[in-house]
Amino acid sequence: PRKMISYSERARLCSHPVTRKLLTLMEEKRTNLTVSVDLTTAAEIISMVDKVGPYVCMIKTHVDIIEDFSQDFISKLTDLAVKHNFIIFEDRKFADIGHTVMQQYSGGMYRIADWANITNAHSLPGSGVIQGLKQIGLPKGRGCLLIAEMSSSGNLCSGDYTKETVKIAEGNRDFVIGFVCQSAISDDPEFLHITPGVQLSSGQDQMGQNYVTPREVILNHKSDIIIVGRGIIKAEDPVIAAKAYMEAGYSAYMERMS
Ligand code: 5IU
Repeated sequence: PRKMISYSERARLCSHPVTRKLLTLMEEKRTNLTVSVDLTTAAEIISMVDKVGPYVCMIKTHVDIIEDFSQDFISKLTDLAVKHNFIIFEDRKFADIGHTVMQQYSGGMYRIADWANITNAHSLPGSGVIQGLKQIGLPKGRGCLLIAEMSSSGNLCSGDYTKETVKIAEGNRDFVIGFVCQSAISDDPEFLHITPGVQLSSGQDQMGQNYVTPREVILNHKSDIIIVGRGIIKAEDPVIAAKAYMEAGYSAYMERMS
């Protein structure tokens, strides 16, 4: 199990600039909440991000679901990241050979590497996927999360797959800053553990998504950061919901520290 050291102490141990910045602002803003803003127009996303920005350490995007993606959207999003002090995580889940993901990460219409502080990748293709992403991301100071476990029922990311994923991360510490996972899978304080599938009451959606509570994720599964989508963005009042998740996540962290 992971050592009980604070986010800010870990920030000092970390060499990657994105991890340092993220852990530092988490302690400053007293939040381990990432909101997954899975909305489909630029205006809706920008409005939601401006509302929940004060309560998050990170905003997670899926830019390929936006109907009217533009560079103007990106400049508004990056302005909000400065205004509210959060990290931008594009949940692209790269999963191809190195040569292909290099092009997908740097080019196309989204140019993800130009604005996303963090992106993520499946370990399925082997370390080549990281070699490719790294060529683009390292010079820009970006970080990558490897998907070691998933929240959906019947997913295949378990056992040896998860263990091999940790090994790929350990071999690429200059670029891989942690994992998307369901519980802590490494003792290394430099690796972040980030967990989706979170709502205030546990349960499932209609398509196999499984939910656990913020307290369960942070206190029992020893993860560092909760990712919440519909629990906040579909709430009657997203600001009230964001505050509730922030409070639940951070108080679980304080409890784990004590
Ligand atoms: N997401 C998961 N589970 C995973 C991974 C990513 O739910 O294992 I890797 C994404 C999908 C969605 C968000 O963008 O996290 C969760 O949204 P809801 O809180 O609305 O279920």
